[in-house]
Amino acid sequence: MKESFRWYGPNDVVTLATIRQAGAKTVVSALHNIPNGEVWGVKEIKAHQTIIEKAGLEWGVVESVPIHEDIKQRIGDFEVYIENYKKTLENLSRCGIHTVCYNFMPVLDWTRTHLYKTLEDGSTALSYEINALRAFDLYIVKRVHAQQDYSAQEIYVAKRYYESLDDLQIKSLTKSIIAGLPGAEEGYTMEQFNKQIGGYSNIDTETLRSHLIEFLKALMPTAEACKINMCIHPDDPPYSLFGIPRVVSSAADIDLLFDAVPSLNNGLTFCTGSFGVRADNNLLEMFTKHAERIHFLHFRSTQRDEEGNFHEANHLEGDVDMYAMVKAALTEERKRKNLGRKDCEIPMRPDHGHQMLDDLNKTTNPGYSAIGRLKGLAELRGLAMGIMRSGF
Ligand code: DNO
Repeated sequence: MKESFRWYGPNDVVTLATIRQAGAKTVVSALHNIPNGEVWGVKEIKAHQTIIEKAGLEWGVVESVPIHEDIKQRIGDFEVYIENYKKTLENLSRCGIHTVCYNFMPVLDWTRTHLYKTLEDGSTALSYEINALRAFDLYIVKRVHAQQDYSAQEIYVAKRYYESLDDLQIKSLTKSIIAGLPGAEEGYTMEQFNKQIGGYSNIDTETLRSHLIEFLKALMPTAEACKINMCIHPDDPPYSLFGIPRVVSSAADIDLLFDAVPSLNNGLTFCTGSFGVRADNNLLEMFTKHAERIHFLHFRSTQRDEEGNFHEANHLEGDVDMYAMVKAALTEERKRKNLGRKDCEIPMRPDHGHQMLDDLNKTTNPGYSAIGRLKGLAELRGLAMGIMRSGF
């Protein structure tokens, strides 16, 4: 696995020097300053790339070139945005960057209700509390039709949860959910959020899926010509939120996607933490079935409970069988090597980490402090070496 680390750009508190010391070889980064839908020019790409290379690293993966909402809804200027997307891929390819992560989550990218859940050892983790989400939906957003999406018991519990919150907690919950987590590219005020949700009133799961498939069909000739591996990131969490469909959540979703657009350039970011939130996702089976098109790995673990809450666990603990996943990744790499495939080292980044030690006193991007991720990377590296050295 090619060890990588996400970097949010020159303003990231976690510097490239830190990333290098963590032992990562490849940087995962994006031009966050360019508004969604606009073309990334060669000049801007090169400038960012030069900063990374001066630090002795390479820019191996783009995470993400975001998909404009118009493309997801197929409204407005979606055709222009698809053409712009193709141009961005061509420009990235010109600069020698061939792996592009993206997602197709409507309105919200990854979502958590709490960004600093204190764990037993004093470190903090990102978490998702189901009653907080429901209370937000029912009593803070006051989404039309929200009542129809929950049982009477769920509404009762959510109401009690809402009543227990003070103004500050309501503010903080609202910020966590809609202000935009790092890399999400989009954040909303309450009014904008409601408007965005409204845009999906006529878009059901199958319609959204067809929009994704149409987008990919339009993109593939360019991706193939430019040798760009597109790798879609799963929905996080992997189910519908706020009554809006999500279509990259389950084994059936990815089967449908890759059946519809079989090109290997239509690939996957295998995020164990996202898929792992659903107990009905058999990660190893999903990985093995689509291994040849997994172009990027996000390795992290989540711990879920019966009610639907989850939080980020230590990388080698929680619900993900990380030993099995690392072994599966190494197996795929060996297979590619034997087939003579050039991409036989898959970029892997330790995803999210606990805020811990000195980082507890720093303001870093939630989930993206240095030490927690460094710990995750070190554990994953050790696990990989152990597997390789023990007769694998
Ligand atoms: C969160 C990230 C996501 C991811 C995008 C990919 O930590 O994994 O924001 O970057 O969904 O487009």
